[in-house]
Amino acid sequence: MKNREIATVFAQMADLMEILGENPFRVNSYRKSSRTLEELTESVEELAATDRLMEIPGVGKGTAEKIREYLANGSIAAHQELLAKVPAGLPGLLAVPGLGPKTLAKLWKQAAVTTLEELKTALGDPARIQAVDGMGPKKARQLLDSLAFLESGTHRIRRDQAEALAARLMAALCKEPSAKKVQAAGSLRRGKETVGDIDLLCQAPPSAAQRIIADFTTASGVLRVLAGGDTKGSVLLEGDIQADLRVVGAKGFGAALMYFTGSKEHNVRLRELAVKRGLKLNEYGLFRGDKMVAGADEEGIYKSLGLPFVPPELREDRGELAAAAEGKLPALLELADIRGDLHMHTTASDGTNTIEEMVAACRARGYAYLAICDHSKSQVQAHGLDEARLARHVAEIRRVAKKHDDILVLAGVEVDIFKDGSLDFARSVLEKLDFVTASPHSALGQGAAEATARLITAIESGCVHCIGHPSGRLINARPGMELDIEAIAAAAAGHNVALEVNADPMRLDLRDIHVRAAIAAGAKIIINTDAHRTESLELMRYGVSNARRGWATRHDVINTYPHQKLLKWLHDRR
Ligand code: DGT
Ligand code: CA
Ligand code: CA
Ligand code: ZN
Repeated sequence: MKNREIATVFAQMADLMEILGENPFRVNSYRKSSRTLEELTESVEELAATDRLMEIPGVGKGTAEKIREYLANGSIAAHQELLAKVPAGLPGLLAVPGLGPKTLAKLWKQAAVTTLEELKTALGDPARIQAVDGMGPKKARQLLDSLAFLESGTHRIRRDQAEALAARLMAALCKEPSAKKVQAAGSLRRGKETVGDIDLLCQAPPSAAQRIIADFTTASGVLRVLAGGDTKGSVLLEGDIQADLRVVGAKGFGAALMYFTGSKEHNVRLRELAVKRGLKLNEYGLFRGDKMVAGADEEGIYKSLGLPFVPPELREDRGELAAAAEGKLPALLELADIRGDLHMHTTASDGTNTIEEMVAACRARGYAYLAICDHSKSQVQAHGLDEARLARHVAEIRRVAKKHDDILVLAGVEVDIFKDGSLDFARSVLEKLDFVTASPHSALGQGAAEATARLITAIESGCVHCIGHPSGRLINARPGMELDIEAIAAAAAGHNVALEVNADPMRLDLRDIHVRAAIAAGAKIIINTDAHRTESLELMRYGVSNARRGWATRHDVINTYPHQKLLKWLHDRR
């Protein structure tokens, strides 16, 4: 429902009218409508469709009209007119705690403040502050503190959450026909597990730039406009995440994309390389003197620096440029290399779909195999299987498996690893299964030494094929166990046990740098979704990009193996 979106627009209209010194009665009426919409439980779409908008308390004819206008056009003309009357960056300044529309209006009119930067400068200049009605050193100090708080208060959101927010903005920009390309840059493009802010780039002719910036600053999900210019804009999104957009022409698009993809450290190294070749690299292009050598695409820039294209996931200044210079960049794993998923749940434990449904969904993805791995008995809250139920479940999996000759259905289990490394099922039980993943689910506060010993004990048991979500972390929610990844990977390599990259964007466990360490120690990995419903099989791509950030090639990943090779691996390690 669009209630909140419209409430946000009304609130901003009230702020703008107050800044512009309009009738306080009208200001209040917009503010009231905004609050009413915010608290309304029925959707405005529904109310509009049944012609009941005026039944909303405080909503009169004019307001109802504007709601209908928003539902029809996605914007309100009166709102756009108000926005046009103030500098683009001004409304965004209201994000500074303690800075209301009245004070802001004075700072704008009496001290020419229109951006965060100017606000900061003005607040630090006693002479300018003196000139503003009602402002004194104390108020200036408070606002400077708020600004510092705002700037330090950076929090990072999960990559999947950032992706969803970015997708909405990108869809808004794509509507503009002269937008030739709309692309994510920054940490989002590099596939980092969390994102500090969203960076977007749009390729378009300069004549369209302002329209595109306007589409961006008025897109759905935008709470406030932080800055708006001729070629760039910044907004604050729901969830207090910032998004930055640059509009760039075709000639320098690659250079801008490279610059804003980062990482900053990778860029620093690249610029050093350029200097060594007598070139200059910046966000506009690669130059020899005044002459542009490359800039339209990233490939051309890397090439002019004597390098192959470096995939964004590797651009972290972790040795990728040295490897590139020596022609030793890994041929990174691709999503298309994945031939199966070896960790998923069904209604037998805490999943929502049946064995048949999971198999059908895996076939639809074109997989050659899958393993059903439901929980073991100590996972009581997840309805974990005891020996008797497991035996019946395995019989059922095998019955379903027989019906399909185009996909291999393995009967597996996700057996709990207790805190001392022992397993929730006896060897005699585990030996009857085709595939065993062993995972830690409890006592995740263990120290590194204990946790490492715990996992190594499980690896050495000779009963398991894979260690599931080895650290047990949940991004932004639970740190999980600290692991000595070298020691664990060495044990895994020695016993031919794989380590899981759990693809759930809440987990991404092993994390990127641990994937790299595990591979370097000779361990194999398996990328699994741990799907609890058919839709979650889709999360595989997050696991793949996380593994790419760990320099994984398809040779490092067991579930890229063709069916026969997988069977051989399963067999060899028993
Ligand atoms: P984040 O947002 O914290 O998840 O990480 P990034 O990498 O997206 O960082 P962000 O948004 O501050 O900047 C996006 C890219 O822009 C960054 O990866 C490289 C480039 N960039 C930004 N500021 C600078 C800078 O001061 N120097 C250089 N060389 N590059 C910068
Ligand atoms: Ca960023
Ligand atoms: Ca940024
Ligand atoms: Zn699990």
